Amino acid sequence: MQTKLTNILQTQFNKTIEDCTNEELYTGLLMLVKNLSNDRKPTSTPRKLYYISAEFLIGKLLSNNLINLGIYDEIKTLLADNGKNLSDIEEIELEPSLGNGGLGRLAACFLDSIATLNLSGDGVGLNYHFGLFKQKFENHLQKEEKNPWITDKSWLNDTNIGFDVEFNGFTVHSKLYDIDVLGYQKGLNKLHLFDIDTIDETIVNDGISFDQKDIRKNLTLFLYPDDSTKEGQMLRIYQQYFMVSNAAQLILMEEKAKGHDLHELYKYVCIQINDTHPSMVIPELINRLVLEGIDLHEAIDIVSKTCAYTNHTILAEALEKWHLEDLKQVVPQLISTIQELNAIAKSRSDNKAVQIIDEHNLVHMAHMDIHFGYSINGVASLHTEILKNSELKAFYELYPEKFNNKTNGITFRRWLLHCNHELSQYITSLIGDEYKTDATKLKDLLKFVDDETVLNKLLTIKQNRKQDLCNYLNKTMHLTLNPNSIFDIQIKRLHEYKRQQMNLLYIIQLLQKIRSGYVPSTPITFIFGAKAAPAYIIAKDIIHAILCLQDIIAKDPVASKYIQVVMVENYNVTNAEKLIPACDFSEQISLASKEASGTGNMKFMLNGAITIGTEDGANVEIHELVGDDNIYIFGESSDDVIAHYNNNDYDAGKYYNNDEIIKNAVDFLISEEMTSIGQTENLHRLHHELISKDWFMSLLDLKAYIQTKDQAYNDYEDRLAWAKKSLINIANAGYFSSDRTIAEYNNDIWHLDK
Ligand code: 4GP
Repeated sequence: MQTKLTNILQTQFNKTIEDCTNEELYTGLLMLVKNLSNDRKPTSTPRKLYYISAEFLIGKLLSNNLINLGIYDEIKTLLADNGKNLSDIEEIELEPSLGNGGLGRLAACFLDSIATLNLSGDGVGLNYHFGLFKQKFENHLQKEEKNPWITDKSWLNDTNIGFDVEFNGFTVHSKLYDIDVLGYQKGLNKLHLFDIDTIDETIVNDGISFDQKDIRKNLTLFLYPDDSTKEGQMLRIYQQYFMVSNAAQLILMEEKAKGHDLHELYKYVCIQINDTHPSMVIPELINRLVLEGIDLHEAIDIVSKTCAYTNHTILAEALEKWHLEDLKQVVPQLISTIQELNAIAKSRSDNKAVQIIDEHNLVHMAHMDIHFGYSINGVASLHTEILKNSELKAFYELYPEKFNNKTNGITFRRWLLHCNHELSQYITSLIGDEYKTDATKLKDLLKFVDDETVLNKLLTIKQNRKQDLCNYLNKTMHLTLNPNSIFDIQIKRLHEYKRQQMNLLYIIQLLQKIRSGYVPSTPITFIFGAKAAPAYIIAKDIIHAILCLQDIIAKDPVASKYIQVVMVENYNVTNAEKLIPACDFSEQISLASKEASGTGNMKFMLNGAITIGTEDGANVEIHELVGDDNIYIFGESSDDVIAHYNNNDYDAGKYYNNDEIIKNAVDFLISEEMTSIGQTENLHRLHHELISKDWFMSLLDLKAYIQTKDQAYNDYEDRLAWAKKSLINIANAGYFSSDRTIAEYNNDIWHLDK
């Protein structure tokens, strides 16, 4: 490797490793990885998967690629021998924000595992120039800015592939960029990102706003452009159609090149529709098969045997419904096909709950996926049960054989080997490195559950990661954290159902307790990381309240000795990689039934944090694996919560009025102390929301949360007992490897190697 790298640096810069700047070394390493990828054998299986997704939250790629090529340690040492630090070089890489949260990061983990299992499967998405947005805090408020990431030194490779995509009245010509997806030790696939070269980045003026009308200039500027206006909604339809039309054309081009008979497309191709954003691929592919001379009904049958759909949420707002008229304005060519699909669906069932086009002329994208796909899966076992028994019950009755569960997973390459090198090396020293390709082998760690040397070493490693995080936040955000405090971390998209507001209220009541004389045994640092959707008012109010509280506590001479609140700016994959290994307490406190799975919970567990959470999503499975003693579960069950919604009997006011602690904590939000540094309007709006509506029932479980968390902090004091819980969590995390998840998708849905 040394010769390869030095040759590149010599040719490019006429310099040795020692003389190169970090920028030059980054460029050299990027070229080295690209060269090595070219030498790798691409995957090849009889059937090929196309994973279509609006989001691929890939994170920085350099280290991950070095790991997957098996040269990470060698390169790190080589650089160190020449006075260079790989982590400093990594900082040159810009993180693309091509995703919003869970489903986008999941797609990225899946690509890693698909390649690692040597299965032929490419991702298909869009090349958003400014991603989601970059989050800034100003005056305790979230500000959104564009997040440019494309440079001449990015992982994107130009291709000469492009397609005409037809919209109502005009056509755009696409351009395809590819990113190589390297599996661990073997496997090479592609992430295909489509773009058009007429995009005009200069039309983005203030923050993230731009003229939403000129599609040729704005189509791929942002992921999820503001859809609070009609034009914004239309832009999303344009984006979605652009994505799927390119996908369909790419698939047919590749199939024809292989000489496959399109009448048997389903034998060679499988399309996974990731959430509803790519659903229009169904009518689009049907139309394109018809253009190839295939009869409409046969085309419908072929596509139905090719497409499979994954559902990631039961929240109604996320299950997209487009107005037929709006679709007609953008893609009139799909309308008659969608109407035909609707007619077929009606002929299969007269139940209104399963129709594609409803009485308001809304097209239910998920319904189209379920009728005209051969598989529908939820992402954790509780979630799938809820889909079958309540949210999609009518569909389950119609097509029981299509429903299946695929509990999510995470790639251990990024979320252990890369982000916690010391822990992964230590595990190797204890049980060998088979766990890197067969994660269930982590179970062998259970042999050491009473071994004090091992437990103490785990505590030391955790302490090292906490120190690393302190250094990182000091450098990047000028924050000073106490490495000897408990690190209690809640990082995820900001949404009322994820209930960051409960954590906020816990901290407030603790502050109030400290002010009346209580002294915590160990100081606690509460860390948050979350972006709120730009138009989600209450979510932004919650961020505002957290930022105000952060200030108030920092300025309180007594409380600041015991507690600190830190909200990390611009939460992304890069800082998640620093936060997760440093965590003691993993906050997973969604309203039971609402969190489809969660994947942060798995990353934390793998790095030895203990979960405090509700019996929701994959927490249920974590609970089953580690047992009652090694997780803190509280709150009402999903059945009870669903019953509250059905009976409409949840009354936030009752909880607020009948409990002093809750009332005092909630009222603190509009106290003089808060409003003097924050915005009165925002804080009052949040206060009002909590006591009058509280749609996601944050007060319902607050008392139980406070009690459970107090107990957990107590337990933390017995360090060896805590380390034992930590070890049991790590040992049982193997199930959550995305290699397992992908093997299940392949065995049950894709059959790529058959
Ligand atoms: C997320 C779910 O909220 C999360 O529970 C799940 O782990 C993740 O998908 C991956 O399956 N949903 C979204 C979304 O990100 O936009 O609906």
